[in-house]
Amino acid sequence: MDKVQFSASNFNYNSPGYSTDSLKQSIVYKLMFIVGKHPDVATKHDWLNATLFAVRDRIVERQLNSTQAQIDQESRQVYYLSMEFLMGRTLSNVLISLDIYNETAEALKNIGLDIDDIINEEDDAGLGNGGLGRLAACFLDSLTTLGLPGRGYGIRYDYGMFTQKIVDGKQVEVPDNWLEDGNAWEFKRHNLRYKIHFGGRIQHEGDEVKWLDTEHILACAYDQLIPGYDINFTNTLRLWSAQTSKEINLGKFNEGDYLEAVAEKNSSENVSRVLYPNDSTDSGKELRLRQEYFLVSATIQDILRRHLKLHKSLANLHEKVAIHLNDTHPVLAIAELIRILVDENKMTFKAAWEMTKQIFSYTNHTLMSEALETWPVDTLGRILPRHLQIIFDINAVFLDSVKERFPNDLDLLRRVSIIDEVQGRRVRMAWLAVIASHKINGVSALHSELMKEDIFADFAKIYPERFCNMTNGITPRRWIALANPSLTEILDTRIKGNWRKDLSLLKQLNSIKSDKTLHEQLAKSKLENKKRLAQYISEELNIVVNPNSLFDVQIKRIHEYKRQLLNVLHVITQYNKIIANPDADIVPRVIIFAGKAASSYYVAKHIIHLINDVAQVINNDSRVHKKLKVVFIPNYSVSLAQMIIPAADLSEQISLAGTEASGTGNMKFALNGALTIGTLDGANVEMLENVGEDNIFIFGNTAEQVIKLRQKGYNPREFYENNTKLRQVLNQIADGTFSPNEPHRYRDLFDNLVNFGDYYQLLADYQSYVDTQSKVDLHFKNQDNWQESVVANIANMGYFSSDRTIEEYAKTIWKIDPVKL
Ligand code: 26V
Repeated sequence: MDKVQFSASNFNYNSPGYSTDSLKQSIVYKLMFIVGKHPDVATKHDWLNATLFAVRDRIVERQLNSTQAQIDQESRQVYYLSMEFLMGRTLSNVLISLDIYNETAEALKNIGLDIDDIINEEDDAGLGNGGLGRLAACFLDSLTTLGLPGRGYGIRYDYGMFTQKIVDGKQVEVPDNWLEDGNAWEFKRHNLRYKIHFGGRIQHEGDEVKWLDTEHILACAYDQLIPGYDINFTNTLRLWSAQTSKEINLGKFNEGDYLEAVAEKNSSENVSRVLYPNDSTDSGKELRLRQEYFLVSATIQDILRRHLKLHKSLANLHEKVAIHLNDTHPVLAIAELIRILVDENKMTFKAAWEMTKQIFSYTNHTLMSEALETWPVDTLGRILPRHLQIIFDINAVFLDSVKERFPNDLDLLRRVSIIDEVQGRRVRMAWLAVIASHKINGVSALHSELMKEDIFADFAKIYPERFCNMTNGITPRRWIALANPSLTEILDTRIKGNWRKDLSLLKQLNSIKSDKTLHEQLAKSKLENKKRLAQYISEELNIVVNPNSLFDVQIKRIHEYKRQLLNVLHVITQYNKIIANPDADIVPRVIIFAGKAASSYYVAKHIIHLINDVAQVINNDSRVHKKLKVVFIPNYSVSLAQMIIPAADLSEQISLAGTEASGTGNMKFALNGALTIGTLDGANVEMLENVGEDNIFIFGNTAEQVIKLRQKGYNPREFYENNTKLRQVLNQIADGTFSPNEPHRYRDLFDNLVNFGDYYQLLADYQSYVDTQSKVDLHFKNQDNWQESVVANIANMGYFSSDRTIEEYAKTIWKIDPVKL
């Protein structure tokens, strides 16, 4: 029988419309017939789900057409493998993409609902730690908006990044049960399941290798549609959820031991239970390794199934498939691909290896050596014996080639071997990624250079052509259009062309940078955003802040290298200054912090406690009442960032030079008209080049100076002894000024800085930082100058659109072209 061709024309379905009326009809329909609630009794969350279902309907057809176009055109695709996708909220973003925000608002209003209420009802999808995961989310948005064929692959964690509560000034972690009320946006693909094997043993049979006696679980696919902005094109984010293969252990069940039977089911499903907070040093956990393999095995199987369905042969796999590794977390994909090609498809190792090297590329996101993944050979051999063997085979081929090229350098062999024999036989995952990838990139110009000088110096000699830079970017759709409606309105009236799709158009503002009306409009928009944040702070934290103060903001993961503590040193300096000179003409500041500390990271948690203690003292001291406020906003998330960033005047990007790979928050702030105070670190360097030195506040040692200082023997105590103001501040921390009930509470932080080497060189940069903060005040006092700098920032940040970044990846690494629609 001939297959029936279904299309809107010969198959009778009605494409859902985009008018207010049509949306309203759909929402009510979905509420009744999908959610199963009567409008009279529906909760806000029911309405949210109904709205999500209704909106999702409006992109399904695009999805089907996009997929068909890719099949017809046999497009080469990129598969972006990432353990983290920090998507944030979906509904609001989709409404912007489809350009039906106003219609939906109107539809909801007709039903008697407020769109903001419904949007805010959605839980953030917080399946990421920070920058790396959010970058992946911005990339999906750009990839799709550019019409490029690709797919994100990740894990559908039951619990995302923990919810942070602050209790008595201290961080408390609470599970983030984001799926509690369902996830209306996703499609569960009931028939897409793969077996994931663990453990077992290897058996050689002639030339063949068998992996036997394994245990296995199932990976089940959940798809989220990613709509492009202003384009009839979508991509998919496919997330894997673990399911036990035997529903429950029937034997045990029959014996009446129901609990044990279910417990076994639960333990195998643990693989996708929870996101690891990976900014901590507690790496090397076995469950984490299982998670990583779970992701890559399901993904590689899925990619190959799809390829075979389309092309019937694996011979052209490298022509149709590009696989990108977002950091080393999914690096086992390399061994998994080779395993399947060799063991299951009878390809020779040599052929499989040659193909693999053309398929993979890898992004490095940090130079911190503690953060580079390694696994003990024993652990890997126990959980994935066949993969360990393949890694050994890769290593042997690689080391042979190095030996041939550099015959007299035996130490080189030891250094570049995937197996680190010195640190107790461990597998160096980053080495594997470099050896198997045709391109390796850093995430800012500085980082990419340091990568070649530092962690990958040997490899940069062996494979110079592989290393490149792809400076990070952010999506203007979420980070301006969604987060900052009043700025959006200004840009829409001032810019010719759609800046949402071509952010370089913002350059047009340069010709009107002194326009007083523009300045007034920007100031008004900023004030509006600051008022909104002030209201949130007052409602949530009971702290009253004056929106006319300078909003000085540092929001990011709490980490010593990011130096929130340096910011605290400045806060206390400012506090002392106001008390010492009560009548001085001081720019009032509200200093805002937000960020999570990994649960096992003691120092980071202690810093949060200190910030809250300092805030407690300062906010209750009437002497500084109108001039200084300190606020720690709990539970930093994508949605909070969307509210806080547009309200900032000053953006703190003060990591020790050479430690922050890129930063992406820095870009979001500048695009929203905040000025940056920052070190020459990560992408700050390129921001300086773009906005010009008059419009950014750079301070502190350069990466080069940092290294020199360390080499010559940095003695922080000298700074402590020679700088009266600094000494006063540090003594206050040590003597309990901010923790009167427990005077020694912060003695350890003091010691870290003064007596134990101050690894991140806060004291070395302190004076330069404080002086530069004074320049900020001076600049802020002259609002004309300040607004001119604001314009310069917005106008010249177009380069940092993730559209530009993705275009570069597509051209130089992935070699993919837009799908013709
Ligand atoms: C992990 C760890 C774990 C051990 C302790 C030290 C440490 C430090 C950092 C990390 C995070 C590693 C990966 C990561 O999230 N990198 C971030 O990637 C962003 C996107 O490229 C980039 O903007 C950030 O600068 C970079 O920190």
